[in-house]
Amino acid sequence: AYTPRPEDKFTFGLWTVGWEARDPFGDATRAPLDPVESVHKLAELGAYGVTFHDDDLLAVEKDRAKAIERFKGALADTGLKVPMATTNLFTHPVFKDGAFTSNDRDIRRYALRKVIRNIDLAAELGATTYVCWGGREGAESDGAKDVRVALDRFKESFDILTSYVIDKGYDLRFAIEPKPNEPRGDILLPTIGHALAFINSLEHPELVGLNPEVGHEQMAGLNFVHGIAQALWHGKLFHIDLNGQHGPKYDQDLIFGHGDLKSAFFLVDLLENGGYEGPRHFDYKPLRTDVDVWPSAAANMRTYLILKEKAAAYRADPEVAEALAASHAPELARPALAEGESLADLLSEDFDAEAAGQRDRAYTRLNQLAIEHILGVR
Ligand code: GLT
Ligand code: MN
Ligand code: MN
Ligand code: MN
Repeated sequence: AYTPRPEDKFTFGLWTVGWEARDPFGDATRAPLDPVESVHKLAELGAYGVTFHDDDLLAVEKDRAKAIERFKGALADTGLKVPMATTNLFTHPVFKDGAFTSNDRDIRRYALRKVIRNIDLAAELGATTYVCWGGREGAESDGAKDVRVALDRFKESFDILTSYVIDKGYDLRFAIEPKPNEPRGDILLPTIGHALAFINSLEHPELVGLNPEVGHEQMAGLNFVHGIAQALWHGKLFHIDLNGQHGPKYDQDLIFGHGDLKSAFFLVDLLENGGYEGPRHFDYKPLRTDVDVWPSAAANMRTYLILKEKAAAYRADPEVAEALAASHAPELARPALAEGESLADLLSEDFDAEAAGQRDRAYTRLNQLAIEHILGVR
């Protein structure tokens, strides 16, 4: 039951299993992985697809044309899909002060060319989502940049890119990935909420949505499940980065479920029942202490499938239904003004606030039931 199949739509970034485990304090502990090997290995493990940055394809073969040829060959051999692609606008020193929001116009123009070149490849490979993580768009000093002008340039970039995709007739939408900090002291569009507001000011808002990452919202102390629910409510959950994080500290990129497990449980419940149809994309880092990265890749998928089963059992549990009813949960779906009712009806209504203030909610029971389902004792 916990064996992943392509129907489960699990996908991985080449940069996840391919992470050589270089960190700010230490050298790589693993050799570069050949993308061809990653594709074969992920397919064997039951994944549906693979995603990549332009530069990830060059991990071992430095000639771009040859690297693409080899990658396409591996996709054809395995049947693995490419639902999403993205651009590396953060590793090279040229992007140290940002890409779309670098002060230097020529750097911004170079960044746009780099993105457009990979968009062409993404479209050719059948990707329908193009992720934009602006890790270097930001500052360490509030005096360094006029954020309002930086947002003008950020908007300009999305307007150029969406127009390009429309002109080309590509079936491709953009997904902004928010992050509060790291590598910049403060990153622009730091949370789901900031990004949602920004999208409304774009020329083609319908082509731009979100790729929220579990750990990034949790780094900001925010509730990821609530953030995803709001993104779904706006019709903006285009893609998702699943991983694990222990609260506000450096970006841990743990295996899915290896951080806040209860949040992961309710997240799976929401994704499975909230109308999200996209890939279940893992953006994690195998521990720096691991030599073999494949058990960790498998662990992401297995944990998701276990939580999916547990969430279904939680939903089907009559005691959960009872606790929800005792909490008046179904009543939340009833509008304050029903069909035929007027504001006058509402304004003239008698109400005993003292009595209503004494009404109970069964939230403690509900929470304990969730814990017991997660712990496997129900
Ligand atoms: C980078 C970042 C991730 C983003 C990737 C997409 S790259 O590893 O930490 O969160 O999703 O650019
Ligand atoms: Mn991360
Ligand atoms: Mn990351
Ligand atoms: Mn990510």
